[in-house]
Amino acid sequence: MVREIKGQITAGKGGYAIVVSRFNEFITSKLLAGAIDCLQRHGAADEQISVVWVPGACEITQACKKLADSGKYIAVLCLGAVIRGQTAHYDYVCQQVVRGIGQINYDSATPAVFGVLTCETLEQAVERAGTKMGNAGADAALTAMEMANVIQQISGL
Ligand code: INI
Repeated sequence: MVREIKGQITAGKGGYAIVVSRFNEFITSKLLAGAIDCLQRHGAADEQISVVWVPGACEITQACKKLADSGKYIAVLCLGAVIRGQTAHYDYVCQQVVRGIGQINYDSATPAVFGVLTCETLEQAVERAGTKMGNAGADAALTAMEMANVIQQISGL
């Protein structure tokens, strides 16, 4: 008999931390609302959800690492919006946040979910913040619940 682990998408027990950046807040606030709504629809109580605001996407990683290392949360969601401008700044910000969150997933027992929009245009960001293409914050919440559950099952093997 093959043993198969599949994560359940329910909030379960334990805390969820959400790190959200203020830069492009008119987008990131929509991602935050989507993430909280999704967690609550899957059974999370208010007391299970903590929100940490940081200035921009570059600062997400440091807060995420602290939260992941604290052992107080079963998953950390990282929400932000990087939108291309006239300079190469966009590329550096994207590189930093992608690498940083990836590294936390290697180093930590707590899943860190990448819910940072990296968009060429404002329109693309709007489409992913609760309009045509869904809500990337809600998607991050689904991933956080599934990964928290998978990690809990693997830990119990
Ligand atoms: N931060 C973002 O979250 N999104 C962006 O689009 C962005 N751009 O394009 O500049 C951005 N820059 C700020 C950066 O994340 C830091 O907060 C800042 O450099 C201070 O460290």
